[in-house]
Amino acid sequence: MPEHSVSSGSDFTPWPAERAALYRELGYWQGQTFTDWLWERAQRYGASPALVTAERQWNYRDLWQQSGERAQQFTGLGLRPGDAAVLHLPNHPEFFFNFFGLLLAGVRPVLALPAHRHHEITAFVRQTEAQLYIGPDQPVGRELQAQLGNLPLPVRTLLQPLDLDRSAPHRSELQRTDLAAMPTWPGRQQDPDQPAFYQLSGGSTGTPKLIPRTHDDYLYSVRASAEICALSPQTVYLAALPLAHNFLLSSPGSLGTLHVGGQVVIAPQPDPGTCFGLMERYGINMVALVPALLLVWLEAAARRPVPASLAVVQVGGAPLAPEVAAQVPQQLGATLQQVFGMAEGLVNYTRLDGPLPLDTQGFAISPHDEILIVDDDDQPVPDGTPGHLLTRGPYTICGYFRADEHNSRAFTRDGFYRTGDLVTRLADGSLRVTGRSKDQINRGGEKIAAEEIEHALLGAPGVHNAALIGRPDPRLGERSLACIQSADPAAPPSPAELRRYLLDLGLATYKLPDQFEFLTLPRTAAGKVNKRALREHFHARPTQETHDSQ
Ligand code: OOB
Repeated sequence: MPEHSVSSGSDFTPWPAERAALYRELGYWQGQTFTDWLWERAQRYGASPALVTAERQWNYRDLWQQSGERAQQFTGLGLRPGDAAVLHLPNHPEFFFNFFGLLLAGVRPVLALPAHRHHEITAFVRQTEAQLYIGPDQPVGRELQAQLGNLPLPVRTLLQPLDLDRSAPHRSELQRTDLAAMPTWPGRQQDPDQPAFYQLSGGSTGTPKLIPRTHDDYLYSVRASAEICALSPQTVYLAALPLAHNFLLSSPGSLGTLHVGGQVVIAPQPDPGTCFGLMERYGINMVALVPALLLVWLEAAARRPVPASLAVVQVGGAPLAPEVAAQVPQQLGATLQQVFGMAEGLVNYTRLDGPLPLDTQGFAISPHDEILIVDDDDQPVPDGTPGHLLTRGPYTICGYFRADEHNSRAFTRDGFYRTGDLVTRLADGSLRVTGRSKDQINRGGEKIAAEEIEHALLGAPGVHNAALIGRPDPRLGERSLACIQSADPAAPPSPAELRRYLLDLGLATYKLPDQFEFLTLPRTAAGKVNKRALREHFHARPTQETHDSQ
């Protein structure tokens, strides 16, 4: 397949001066770095539990201490403020120690998902010219270490042991940080209106896009989300989905919980067996799920009651069917909150004191989130009519990292981000997601950029052309179908060969097509592959061949 080209353009597109001044004046942007934010948390909530696992817990002081130790490690490795480091850790306290450690050292983490593999990680390293890869000292991390070591890239690798719960001494008990004096971490000197870290875009194009999020914009979304979701020091938040994802990090997520002095309980796996046990033990009162996981939890709850402590179940990341939404209060004994957000910024919440949100995805965080709903010609549509959602505001980026050409399409001239979502504004002013215009498959909340997989398939032996489309699936919402036009119709490659080919490229397994069909691809009048015709053709047809890539 084609190499990921090193993208070009500016690292960061700042907000126009006028809007930046307004956000400061309104107190949205407070000029605080993550280092100062974490320090404040440690001082304010010192001995309260911050992170909890089945084995142990760490208070706010421990969190500061552990993060500081990692920061020293990174600085010792020669990392400098402004460098990038790919952070690839699963749900484990080490995620936070390394994330904050990088921020304290002034290094910008690239928040890779645990499911990412060689293909994605290499692309992030290349794009950001990352100096460091931090992975788990487990087969996944060791394999990446070997792969990255073979590349002509100056990236170093650091594998963090994840058995600290059992074997390592409690380091912060050995040497306590003096909380009266704030060490001068490089992260303190950074400009709060510059990028703190990079989130990843689900995207629809070939190269994964990086999203620079600033201290100012992200901390605003964290504070405002914590308030909207009524978090308090009594909040016990279960992190079951990947910690690095924007939903789990800041909507209000673990950062929202840490902001107010609550506890983040880290589940290594999202299954009901693991999570219901943690809920019983720690009195968990809030959790964030994707619809596919909610279905699994609802089934489990029919057999094993959910502890009464559970008060709020957030569901987001993919469309939630109203029939499923309706079951939440009864089956899980909790208030349902729908969350419609994106790593690029904008996040919407249904209100906790409102009616049961069956078919609405709520209201934007900020009074200064500007929402435009437009037709194909960028003309506003009346309320109640579906249209393309465009947005700009105090925590929505103005451009992707080094992607000028893509930015000229993804943003309007006025700086509105084209979300690729189709929405309707309802009578109460809330938004309902009605569909999608971007060429992406949302497989149970995991986003697949069609073009990325099509490019990959074009390199496979025997493939003349390829198109990836989504098909409705009762559990995942959508599954992926690869439509293949083979070079020799009499001898097409087998699905097993194609899967093997993609796996060998090092693609995350959730991106492997669930099904393959072999046919002559229909064309539009302009000669492009007619995906609409493909979708219509396969929509009603039963599944031929299924492959569960999970
Ligand atoms: C979240 O972030 P991403 O960046 O993984 O994906 C964003 C996209 C949205 O543009 C939309 O297409 C889809 O995911 N989406 C939803 C949805 N929430 C996200 N589609 C329908 N209903 C919803 N409730 O997925 C994300 C980020 C922060 C908070 C929550 C989700």
